[in-house]
Amino acid sequence: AAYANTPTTHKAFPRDQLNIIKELGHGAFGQVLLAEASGMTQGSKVTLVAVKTLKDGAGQSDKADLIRELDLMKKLPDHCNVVRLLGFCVEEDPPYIIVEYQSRGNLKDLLEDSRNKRRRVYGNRHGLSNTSKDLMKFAKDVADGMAFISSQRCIHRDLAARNVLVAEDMTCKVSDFGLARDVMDVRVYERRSQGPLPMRWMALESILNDVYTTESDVWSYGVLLWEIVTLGARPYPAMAPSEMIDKLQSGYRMPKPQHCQEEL
Ligand code: ACK
Repeated sequence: AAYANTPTTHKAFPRDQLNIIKELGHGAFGQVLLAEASGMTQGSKVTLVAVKTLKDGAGQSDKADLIRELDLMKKLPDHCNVVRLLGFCVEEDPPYIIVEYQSRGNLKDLLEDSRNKRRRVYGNRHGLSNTSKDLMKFAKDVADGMAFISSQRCIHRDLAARNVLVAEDMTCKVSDFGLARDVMDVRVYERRSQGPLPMRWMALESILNDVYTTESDVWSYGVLLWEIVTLGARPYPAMAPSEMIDKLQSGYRMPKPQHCQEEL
């Protein structure tokens, strides 16, 4: 089996066994840190992990969002194409979500780097250039991860290459459940004033009616496929969001990229 049902209720982890090394990145209110965890796995002394937490100045609603994300991750059994929850520290602030560290970062940057490499033939961040076989493997990994997520009755709602992380062995893992909600909860959510919506990845019904379903995740997957084939181009290039929405409503869809095989 690609996954095993592991109990996720006993993953509280002692904060003092984490040694923060550096920041991997940050958003408006959250940040991701690289840390060494001691005693996380049996046998090995320290494990490199990523710690998702809040930045100074984050508010109560940001904290509630982070805890919601953790609660959702706790419900998901492990799958090799979904970033795995290793533990959490929530007994005091700031809350920590501890996940597997994916050494190659996000898929969008990795695709872009491989495009620059093709152009310039010399070094990129990862020293890799992707063949079409590699690209198909990325697409398959994300499809497997998303099929699993939907089988667990979860909706991701923010699937995009930037939210897929790549492991050392080049396996793609779906990440960032920041916007994810359980299907059993509300299907329709209030548009939040903070933060722009990921318009270019959103299904028409999500943009127009705030409707999010597994089917709208499939739409986002289609846009992600387009990102893979174009090596990380911005969807609907040269179109403003309002124009994109008008055109989508009259039936427009992005054309097949030049180098994309007919079947794909
Ligand atoms: O491309 P990156 O290095 O990959 O920059 C972003 C940044 O943090 C903000 O999200 C990185 N990141 C997030 N989660 C992880 C993780 N589990 N392993 C490694 N890097 C991560 C992400």
